[in-house]
Amino acid sequence: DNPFNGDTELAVKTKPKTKRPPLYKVLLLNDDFTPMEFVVMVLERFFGMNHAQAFEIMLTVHKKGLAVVGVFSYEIAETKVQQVMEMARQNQHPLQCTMERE
Ligand code: TYC
Repeated sequence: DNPFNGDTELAVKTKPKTKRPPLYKVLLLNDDFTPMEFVVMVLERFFGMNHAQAFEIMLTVHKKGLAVVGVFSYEIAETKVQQVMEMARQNQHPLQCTMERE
């Protein structure tokens, strides 16, 4: 009927079905009590930073209130958060670490 039928079909694009797993940002939050050296040690120990990198990120958190300290799969991010929170608890510091989907 419609002589233009062949021209009015919707193009259907198929996506490649291999999806990358979502990534999660691990955030470190500032507070007034956790010693700077403790935060630097945590960043070195759990996030593989050298001393200069760790000091720089610690200062960013101190000045801006928070910073992304790494981006990981859900499971790795969750483990990092638990490790930081446990280390803070053991040392009675109020340091907070959280994660959020990127
Ligand atoms: N603000 C803290 C201080 O002055 C240092 C600090 C930095 C605490 C980063 C937490 O995530 C943090 N001692």
